[in-house]
Amino acid sequence: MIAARPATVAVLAGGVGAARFLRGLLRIRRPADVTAIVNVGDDFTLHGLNISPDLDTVTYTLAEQINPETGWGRAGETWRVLTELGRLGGQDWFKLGDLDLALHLFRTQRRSEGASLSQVTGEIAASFGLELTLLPVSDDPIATRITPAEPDGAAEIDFQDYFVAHQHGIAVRSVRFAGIESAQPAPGVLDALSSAGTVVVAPSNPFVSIGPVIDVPQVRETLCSRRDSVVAVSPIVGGASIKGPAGAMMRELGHEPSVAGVARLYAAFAGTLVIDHADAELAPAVAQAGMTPVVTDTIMADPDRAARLATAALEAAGARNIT
Ligand code: FO1
Repeated sequence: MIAARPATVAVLAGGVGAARFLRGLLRIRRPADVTAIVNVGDDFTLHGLNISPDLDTVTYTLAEQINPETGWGRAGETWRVLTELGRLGGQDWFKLGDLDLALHLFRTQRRSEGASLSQVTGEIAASFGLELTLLPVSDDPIATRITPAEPDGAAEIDFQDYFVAHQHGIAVRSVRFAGIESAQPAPGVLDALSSAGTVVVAPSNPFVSIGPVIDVPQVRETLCSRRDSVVAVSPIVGGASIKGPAGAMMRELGHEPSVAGVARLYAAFAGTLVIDHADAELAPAVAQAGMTPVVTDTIMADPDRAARLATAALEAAGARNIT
């Protein structure tokens, strides 16, 4: 008799795409069965505050508090502090609203009292009534650094300088994750990755969202050891990213901006790739790269469609159906 695989799911997550996927997943799985392991390479300090954009995007989305227009920040936000900062000549390029600022103040204060990022993340998630397990991939600092392609010999810049200040409009020569070699997985990360019935790689940027998660020592090995029950959802549809610079970055970093290119990046640690109907003709190329292709609707236009995508992803990985 084949033992039923546990209903638990661990999701490797970046920002907006992952948050929408998780919202769908939580319609079909109990929160107690879901662990989100979130990128911290985008984290940075501004105005002396610890900001964790991907953790916050996931938190606000799952709490139905996300700004629906931007996909980041709070719904119903006000901007009095930022406006005053601008008047003072302070830094107002990164749009921190008043409600959002309260969260960064809380996180920074708790960190200064000695709480780890994972502890504060749990406290914030609980304050929003979230019942899933939300974990930063590491409590240690990991900083995504971008080297622009132009001009030749350009100096490395911070991720948010690339993403927000330059609106990811500059070509990328290379990406690295400062601090990752010595970063330890946060408490609970390796347990979740090894015990989950299914691991899902959310439809997030392979380089700057999934990269800083998968490259934490021991995370990749843990996934490789169970790759047949690791399923990835392609962030690339029809040769481009749904949102953000993933497609352009693939091209700039020398990879084919297609589901086949994604399969080549993920094949070592994930057995299945969920791709959109728009890419059905590339299914053989995905198989050629070593991943089992599963074709479905991957556009998460609303939470119901995200739930259908989550169902398809779990079924693709052979998970037992729980509703
Ligand atoms: N993205 C922007 O494009 N412009 C912003 O001003 C901005 C502010 C911001 C504030 C809080 C937060 O949690 C996220 C914010 N983001 C902003 C999004 C964020 O920088 C990126 O989406 C992620 O880092 C990439 O996943």
